[in-house]
Amino acid sequence: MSAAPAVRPPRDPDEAGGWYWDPRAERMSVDELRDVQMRRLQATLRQAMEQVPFYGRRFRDAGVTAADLDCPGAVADLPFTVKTDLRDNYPFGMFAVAREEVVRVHASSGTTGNPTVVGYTRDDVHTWSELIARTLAAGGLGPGDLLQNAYGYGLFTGGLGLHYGAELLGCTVLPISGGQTERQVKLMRDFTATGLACTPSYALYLAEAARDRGLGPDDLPVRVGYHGAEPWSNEMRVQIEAGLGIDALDIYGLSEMGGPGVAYECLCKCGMHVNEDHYLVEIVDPETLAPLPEGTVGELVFTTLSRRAQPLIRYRTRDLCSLIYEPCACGRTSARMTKPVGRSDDMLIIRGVNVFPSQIEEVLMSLPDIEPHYQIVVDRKGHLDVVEVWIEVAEEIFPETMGGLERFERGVAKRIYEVLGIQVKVSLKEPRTIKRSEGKAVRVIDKRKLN
Ligand code: DLL
Repeated sequence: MSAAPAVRPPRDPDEAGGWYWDPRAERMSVDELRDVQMRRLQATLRQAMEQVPFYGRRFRDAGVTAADLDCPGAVADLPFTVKTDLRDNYPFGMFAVAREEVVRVHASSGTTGNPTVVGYTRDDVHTWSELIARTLAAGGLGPGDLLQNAYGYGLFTGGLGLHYGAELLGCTVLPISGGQTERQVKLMRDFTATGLACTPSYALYLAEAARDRGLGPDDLPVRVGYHGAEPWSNEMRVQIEAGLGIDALDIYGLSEMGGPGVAYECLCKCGMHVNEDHYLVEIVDPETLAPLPEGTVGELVFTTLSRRAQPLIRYRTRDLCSLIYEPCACGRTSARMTKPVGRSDDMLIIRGVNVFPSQIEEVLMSLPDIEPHYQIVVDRKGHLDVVEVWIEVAEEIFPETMGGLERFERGVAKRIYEVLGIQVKVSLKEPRTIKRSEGKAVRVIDKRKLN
């Protein structure tokens, strides 16, 4: 692992991408990167096969022998790993090391059944911190900056993940966790926080809370926000940036891969750089599981390349996006992933038309006067899916007359139909009645699942 650079490399004014944490690793040539990947992949596959009984069996059943592992191009022939594999081996059956070597466990909160458990050795925690340091440095944070970390602390990987990375980078961390919104706004100003880490929906809530206290973007010290853990549109980015006066950057990760730190945006904001030296990335067709050509939207699949406690081979994320291999203006050489449009399991099928909540969000946020807080309620009448979209408008323009209200609702529904081809009922709610999120926003209430 690379040591902390003594001094941050100076920012090159011609490079829009800002700072680096580990310029050698982040800008290595593609040939060198493939070399690193190959070495790490071989070690990972061997370790998984020999140390994790689940993979020993899986590989044997698939006819994969130790000799096959020396040809990593063959990763596309290896079996996939899915969430239920982790659940079936609950709690520690996927570990490749003795439990005593695991210094940390996190778990994702499954609503049903066993949670998915993730383990880290001491080296894993260090690598994770390095990847978060890259993430934060790419947005221009460095020693001397103060990061307000409003991701939840606890079993969720957001809080502690960002925390350790920010400390390694040399930032001062305010481990405030999610919630206590009043206090967040106060401490942000009193402590002069220059970085903010939280979900995009919570960033919007914080902007609203600041506005309520008469604080505009110029009154807030934050320069850059690191937002992820849920899908969000570029239209939402515009709202967050305007509300808080920041550069709002997208960061991506999932518990199974260790948490945040899998991919991150630089200040060019044109896709998230995948930490390819630590994660081998593929895009496959979610139906046929065949690899898809560059630029095609499909399901993201990752293989860990450096995780000691819990290597995962070809893990199906269910997240849908595409990969960009063109070089980025920031000088980083890694592939970039586009904003995930959603998860294949979140896709709504409305009278035969496939639609993701994020596409509805895009339409809403492109219309004037709509507040960035919404909820989608899906129900089934007979054999038909019916969708209601709850929205809010600013208090000043909340229509006073019944006629005005209905006209507004019809106008929004018409726009959604024009763009997405789905018929929805739009309901305008009283200002501030849609529940604000302090962590991951629940955008869809699916009554079909409750019936
Ligand atoms: O959400 C890890 C994380 C923490 C990422 C903080 C970023 C910041 P999980 O709770 O396991 O882990 O949820 C992972 O969240 O498969 C995606 O569906 C979704 N997700 C995460 N980041 C993004 C993003 C954390 N930037 C699941 N855009 C993933 C869209 C995201 N969806």
